[in-house]
Amino acid sequence: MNSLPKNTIYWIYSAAVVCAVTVHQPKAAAATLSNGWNYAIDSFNDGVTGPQIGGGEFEFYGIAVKETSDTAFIAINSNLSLAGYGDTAAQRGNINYGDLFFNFSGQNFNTANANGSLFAVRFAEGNDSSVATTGVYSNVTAKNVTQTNSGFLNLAQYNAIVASQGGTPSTGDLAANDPYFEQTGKWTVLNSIATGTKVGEINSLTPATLSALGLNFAQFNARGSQTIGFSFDKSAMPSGSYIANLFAECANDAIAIKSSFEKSSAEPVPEPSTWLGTLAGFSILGIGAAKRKMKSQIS
Ligand SMILES: [Ca+2]
Ligand SMILES: [Ca+2]
Ligand SMILES: [Ca+2]
Repeated sequence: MNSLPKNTIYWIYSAAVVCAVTVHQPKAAAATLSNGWNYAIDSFNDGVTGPQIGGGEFEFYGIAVKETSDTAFIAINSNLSLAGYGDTAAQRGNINYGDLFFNFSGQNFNTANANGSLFAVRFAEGNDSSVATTGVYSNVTAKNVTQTNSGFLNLAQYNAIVASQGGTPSTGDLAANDPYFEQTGKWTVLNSIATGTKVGEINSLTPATLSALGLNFAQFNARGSQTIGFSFDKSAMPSGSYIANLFAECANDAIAIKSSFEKSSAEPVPEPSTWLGTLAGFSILGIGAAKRKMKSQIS
């Protein structure tokens, strides 16, 4: 523990009330479809709240995604309120949610970040995001805010502390030590938007609206005190597979989901020239069958 930075020691051993809570592990961490929602269930005992590991103010339980032809719906189940956790030592006076990042590139987070190819949603108005308002952003770069929110130096440190106190760290659909995220180094958890271009608004969804949309975290025993939801126009993001992830501003818990968006109905239909280009591509690759099939479709 001597290797921990001073502010981490301060955070871990000060303030929080220790509660005796019995925590049951989720059965599976794999993404699961139910009622049109794709769920990623996190460890129920990897939230760090002062000396308490599991079940405290920072415990994340799950995240779920649903889509229609033109709208994406996101729901988060956790113990952290949208107002954040009051802490006078933290930037803006509270430790809040970081931003929700979407990576369609197939690259790891840092590579996508370096290429400016990340998308992100700022949904917590009181967090430390560098963009002015809530909404959907493209061409995003990410920054670290654990340093200014009494947080962890890196993920390896977080994982070690959770495990040392009997918790089981996970990151939703990813293992806690998945190389998708940088694990070591100094202040390497990139959990907040540094720069981005606003491409859409978000609409808040109440728990009642989410229930009416078929959301049911309780079926996975995910019973955090807060269920936060919002929607946005899918045309603000690409279609295809992505990894989306969310950290607390202190990295006291984190969750990621692997999912995909179907093409938005608002996306333009490809021009004929695009189809001809595709045909030329197939021809060069010698995929005769595909070529003949597509020719017959357009003739
Ligand atoms: Ca958790
Ligand atoms: Ca903050
Ligand atoms: Ca987690």
